[in-house]
Amino acid sequence: MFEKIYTGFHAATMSDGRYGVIEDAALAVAGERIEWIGPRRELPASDAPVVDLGGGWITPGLIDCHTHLVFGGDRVDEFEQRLLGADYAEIARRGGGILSTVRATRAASESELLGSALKRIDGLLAEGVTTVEIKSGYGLDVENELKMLRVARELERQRPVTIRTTFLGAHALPPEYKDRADDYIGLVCEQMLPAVAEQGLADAVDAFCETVGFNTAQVERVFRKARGLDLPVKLHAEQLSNQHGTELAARFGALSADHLEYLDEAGVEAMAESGTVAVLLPGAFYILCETRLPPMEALRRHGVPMALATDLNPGTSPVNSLLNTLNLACTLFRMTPEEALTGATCHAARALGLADRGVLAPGKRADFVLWDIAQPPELAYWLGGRRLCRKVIRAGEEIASC
Ligand code: DI6
Ligand code: FE
Repeated sequence: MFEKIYTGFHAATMSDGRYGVIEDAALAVAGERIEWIGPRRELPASDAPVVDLGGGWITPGLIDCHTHLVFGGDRVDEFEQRLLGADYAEIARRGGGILSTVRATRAASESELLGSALKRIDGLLAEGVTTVEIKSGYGLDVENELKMLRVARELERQRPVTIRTTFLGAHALPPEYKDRADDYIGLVCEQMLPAVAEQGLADAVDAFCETVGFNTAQVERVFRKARGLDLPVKLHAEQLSNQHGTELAARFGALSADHLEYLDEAGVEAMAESGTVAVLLPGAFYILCETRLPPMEALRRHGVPMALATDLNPGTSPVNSLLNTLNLACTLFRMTPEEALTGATCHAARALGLADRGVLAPGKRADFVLWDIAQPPELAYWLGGRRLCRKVIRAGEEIASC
């Protein structure tokens, strides 16, 4: 039984990794779900009220599947220092970088963190994002990691958005554990992870596998514990060097491996075999002025699904726009606009383990966006300054007219 019917638009359904265009489409909703979508002339007869959207295109609600959007302070100074010649790893070794955000995040109250995170999430919502993943990783002790995750969960209560939280305790070594990385991993596994799981604060577990982060043996300990607690894993892998973290992630059936600039063919093959999604983060590549591209051709050849996300964080990606990220993915990583849009819908959903969204099809959540565009690639074409999002419908309810 249809409850409401929408007409007056073209649809890019994003099914099967393609635009999946339906011109002059109709979409019928029942409750939170899509009941029917297809060409308007084929719409089954129904008494349900009809809403004419008045032109434009609809797509699934956008999904930002990798962010660090809860944090204290900012890193404007570091941005300047890097442009004066310092590099990211060197700043990190001097106690800046992630650790300066750790100091600011520990010092911030829960309501201060919430206030700054709301501004950032509002920036995403205004451009048609309906699902956002948020990582911890700037607390690095039990109390502050839990605090970050509580703030992330609170965002879902205060805004019309689905939040997926990821525990990233193994992000950096806190100063009180200097030169004792294995002991810190002990704390992550024995205290943080059990507390996070018990309080239901995380939907997944992540780690930073890098020379300035943790090695594969340490990540493996975290993954073992996470899987033992029934939490899926994902990994920041091969961002600045090839540590072969991706193969480890694949062995643990990771939902995604993220960044991947230094990924090699063996890593790509491992991902293809385990069905792990490649989450590409062109914002960080851009801000760090990197030159090494992820192995796009190998990822395509092996059919690894490529998702896209902002990596919104104060250090390497102060990128508060998923639409601009589509453009960066096209210009910097040579993704096609179709691949980019698939990456921020269909494949992003998979990177979060969410089978109920990311495409417009019967049975999926009725999360969709009406865009003021003449054709789908336009979403990746403009860089800033345009209000493309006209309306957002989430779980069958209109939540915004932009
Ligand atoms: N890689 C990233 O891009 C973020 N974390 C990570 O492991 C950066 C976090 C930061 O610099 O604050
Ligand atoms: Fe990240």
